[in-house]
Parts: sequence; structure tokens; C-alpha cells
Amino acid sequence: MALERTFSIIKPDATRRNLTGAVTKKLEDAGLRVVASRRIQMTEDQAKKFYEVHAERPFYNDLVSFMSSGPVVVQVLEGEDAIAKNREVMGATNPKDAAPGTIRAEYAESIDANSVHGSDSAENAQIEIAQFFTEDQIVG
Ligand code: YYY
Ligand code: MG
Repeated sequence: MALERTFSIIKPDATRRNLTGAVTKKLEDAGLRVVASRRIQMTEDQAKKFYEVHAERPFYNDLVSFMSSGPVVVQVLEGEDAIAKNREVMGATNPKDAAPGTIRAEYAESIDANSVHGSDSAENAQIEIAQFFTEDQIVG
């Protein structure tokens, strides 16, 4: 398996509770390396664009408001099988279904305030990384 890159966001519920270090520790312990990282306040337009695929879902407007409600940390993670590895350590979308020890099981507040985002495919990883980072900002 080749080295992969994926895109991660530490969401506003986690930054608010000062959990950026705790979340990053989980990612690193899973074998992922943070090769780019920036703390930003997402605008509503950025959040809308980022979650465009969910535009028709009933939770879209709330999701956009939540993601732009406070600081987030956008990150590029690198590692063997990084996309699947990140999804695994994140845990299920709904923390009630998340396996013990996963980020969402330990830290998520609810299905919407669920502490982290992670790309779900290689194609989306590339698109999502490009929305927030240029290649020269990623140092592997
Ligand atoms: O990839 P993942 O974050 O695990 O879930 P998605 O199905 O892509 O949904 C994106 C995002 O939307 C989720 O992290 C929280 C929110 N959401 C929600 O608020 N309510 C739902 N029923 C489903 C998703
Ligand atoms: Mg998703």
C-alpha cells in the first residue's frame, strides 16, 4: 500500500473544548502524520462549498452554520492507507455507534457536533485538500 494523503478537520465543538491536542494525539497514535495544519474560521461560503455534496440533505443548513460557528483546524494527514485509517480512528458519524477508543466515541457531543471530519475517498481527499492547501504548504 502506497503512502496516501487525506484531509481532516477538527470541528468547532472540539476546538471550543480545547481538544485539538487530544484529537491530534489520536490521529498520530493511529499512525497518521500531520503534514499540514492551520487553524481558521470558516466562512459560511467555505462551509457551503465544502459540504456541497450534502446540499440536498435535511441537515445541510445546520451543518453549514455549525462548521462556521467557531474555529476549526484543517489538516492534511499522511500515512499508509491514510484515508481508511483516518475513518477508522474517527469512528462512526453518530458517536452512539462509534467503536470504543475512537475519536467520536471519546469526544463527540452528538451526531452533528461530532468533533472531526475525514475524507471518504481518494478522489474527495484530493478535492478537499486543494480547497484549503497549496502543494507548497504540505511538508511530508
Ligand atoms: O463522513 P461523516 O462526517 O462521518 O458523515 P457524513 O454522512 O458525510 O455527514 C457529514 C456531516 O454531516 C457529519 O459529520 C455530521 C452531519 N450530519 C448530521 O448532522 N446529521 C446526520 N443525520 C448526518 C450527518
Ligand atoms: Mg462524509
